[in-house]
Amino acid sequence: MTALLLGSAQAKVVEYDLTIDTLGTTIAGATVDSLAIDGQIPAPTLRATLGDTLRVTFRNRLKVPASIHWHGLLLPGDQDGVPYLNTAPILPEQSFTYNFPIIQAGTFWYHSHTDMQIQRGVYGSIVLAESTAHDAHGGHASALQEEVILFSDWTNESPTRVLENLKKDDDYYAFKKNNVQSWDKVIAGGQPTLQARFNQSLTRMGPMDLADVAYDAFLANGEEIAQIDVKTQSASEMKLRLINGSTSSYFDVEYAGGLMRIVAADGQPVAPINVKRLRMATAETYDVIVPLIKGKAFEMRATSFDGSGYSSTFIGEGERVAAPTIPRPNLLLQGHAMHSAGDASTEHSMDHPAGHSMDHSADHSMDHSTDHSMDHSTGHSTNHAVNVPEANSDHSAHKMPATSVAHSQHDSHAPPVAQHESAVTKVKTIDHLTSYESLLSLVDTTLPADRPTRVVALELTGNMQRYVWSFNGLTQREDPRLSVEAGDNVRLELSNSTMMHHPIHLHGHFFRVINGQGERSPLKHTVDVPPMGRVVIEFAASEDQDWLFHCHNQYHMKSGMNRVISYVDSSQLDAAMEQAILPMRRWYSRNSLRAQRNVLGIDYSIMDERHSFLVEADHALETARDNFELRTSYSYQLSRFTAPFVSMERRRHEDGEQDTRVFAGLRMTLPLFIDSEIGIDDAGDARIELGSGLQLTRRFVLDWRWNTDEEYRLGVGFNLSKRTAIVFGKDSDFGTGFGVSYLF
Ligand SMILES: [Cu+2]
Repeated sequence: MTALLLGSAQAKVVEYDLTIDTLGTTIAGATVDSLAIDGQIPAPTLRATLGDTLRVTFRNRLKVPASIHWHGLLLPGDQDGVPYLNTAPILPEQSFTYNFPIIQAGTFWYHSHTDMQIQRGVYGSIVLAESTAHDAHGGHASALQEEVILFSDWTNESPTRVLENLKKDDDYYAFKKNNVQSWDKVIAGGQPTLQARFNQSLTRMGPMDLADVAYDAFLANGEEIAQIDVKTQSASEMKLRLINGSTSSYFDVEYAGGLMRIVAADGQPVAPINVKRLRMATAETYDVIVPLIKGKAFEMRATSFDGSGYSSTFIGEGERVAAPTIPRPNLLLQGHAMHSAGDASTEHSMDHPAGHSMDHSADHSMDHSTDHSMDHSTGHSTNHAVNVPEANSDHSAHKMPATSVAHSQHDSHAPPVAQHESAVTKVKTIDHLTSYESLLSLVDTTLPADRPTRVVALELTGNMQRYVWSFNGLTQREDPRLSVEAGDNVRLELSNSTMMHHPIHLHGHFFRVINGQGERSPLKHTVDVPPMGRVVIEFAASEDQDWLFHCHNQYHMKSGMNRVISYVDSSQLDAAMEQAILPMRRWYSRNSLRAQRNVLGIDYSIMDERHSFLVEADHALETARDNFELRTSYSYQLSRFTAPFVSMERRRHEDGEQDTRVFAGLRMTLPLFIDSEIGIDDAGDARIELGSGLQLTRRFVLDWRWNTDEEYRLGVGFNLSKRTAIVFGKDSDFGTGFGVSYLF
């Protein structure tokens, strides 16, 4: 890396020259070919000052194209770095120089926008200083020491392989994480967990997990255990610029040395809030000020919010003080809280230690935590997401003026807090900040009043069975564009009808999060929309051409949750471009092999978002039988639970007689997750088939299938790994036997 400063002290050109190349990286006991900028993960921190021009050259030494996107920066469209849409991809052995003025200050980051390169290490932080008095180049002797902590997630598996696995089974990594939500746990949890499971099954929402991927490590500044030294031993505070640069992880961040004082969110200054624990969605940034004590090294711990691991950063030298361990959330109660109390707090049940929440009776999930203050004031506990004035117009709190009088009740809840800054008269304290109600911009963020408002309802949708994610039920391939008109105020009403969190990001604009703070609603570039939650954002359509809008969970984005916001009069988006910006991979396969003493079976399927081709072949191995059955089918996923199909079945019976039947009908997922198939064959005969799989324990699985032709199959599997199982099967046509099965 070379950083050159050109020009006068007032308006400099800040120049960097960076190289993207492969790097052998050893993390969590394995060495893999990662992707690094200037040989480091994360990439070098880029620093500039408001008013500067940033000029960054990237040289691509990879054998594949690369790109860099400037996350949260306001810049000309052709500098945004989304390959094919905004900026040409940086081809192998070529370079590209980004060149744009810095018109904002704050904490941001940059990362590849090509394939899954971000998961392999192509990310770094950007620190933009307000003025040279707080010069970002280390010349801030008079101010607080400032450091960046960039959090990320790490897998030693290839990220494309991770996505392939998720397409085989959305639950693929639950086994590795020991998060399998099996029936033994449901039963052990008693009435509340049984009730929750029953509700999930009836509504066909399915058991939820908080994260899809089992990571091998979580990193802070590229390390599992990082260290930040205090430069001035007498310093009592330090400013930390926290960045969630993960591929698909949310973190709960907690500091061992006391409360963290939030002073900025997504690079925008906010009224200070003291927090004990801070939830950071993927791609968000927060600036916090933390206390220091000479002779102590306090841990800043970022725990993946599914409880599967954490990174540590020790701040200071001396006796190490660990941050508390955050217990794993009780996933079995998550859906329960949601269904029994409307949209009530998923986050909330996470505040309880998992061991405790097992004992909680149903009404416990209605408990109020300090971070749901907006709800308290009205006596409602309906929405842990951002409160939406229109949707909740009966809530008196929303009619209050912007200056957050509604938050006075924080003080009565607040534990005693040592105020670190007397200048701030009253800094409210929140135990666990998981939503945005308390964020208060320092400036009026109201959109221009003289413009028309365009309201767009966007449902965040998904099909977990196929691992497909979408907006309004349509993937990027099916509906690539969301048109806006320059000069409008655009109001996006995001409602999440999935059981996962989605960190939604808009390129090239800041949006207001309508959080009940009126004129001082905060500006953000990324917003968490919680499971079954609703968030309203709005922005002035003041740019031109085309900007990406997507879920920043890279696995969700690559599975369809992606759109181009295109300005109708200036959009450059044509059919070829729509094609070029699609994820490279469209078709995924899900196959299994079953070798039992009595039968050899192979299922082979290939599918995209809608289409499925399935071949199932079974061959009897017992000499007394010579049965052979071949089923080929095609189905089209019409909606989440409905798929019309056609199929052909060829059988050879014990007596050597053969027959072929052609079916047409409907496959449906019924409540309680029973798969059904209703078909009529070419002779006009109807057949109904039912089946399902039950996860009895982490390792034991029960499968059954039955149809109105009196055929059945019953299987018990014992999973040695996610892919391999010992099986026992009983089949009306093929007999009984032990064997092994393999998912591939
Ligand atoms: Cu998502």
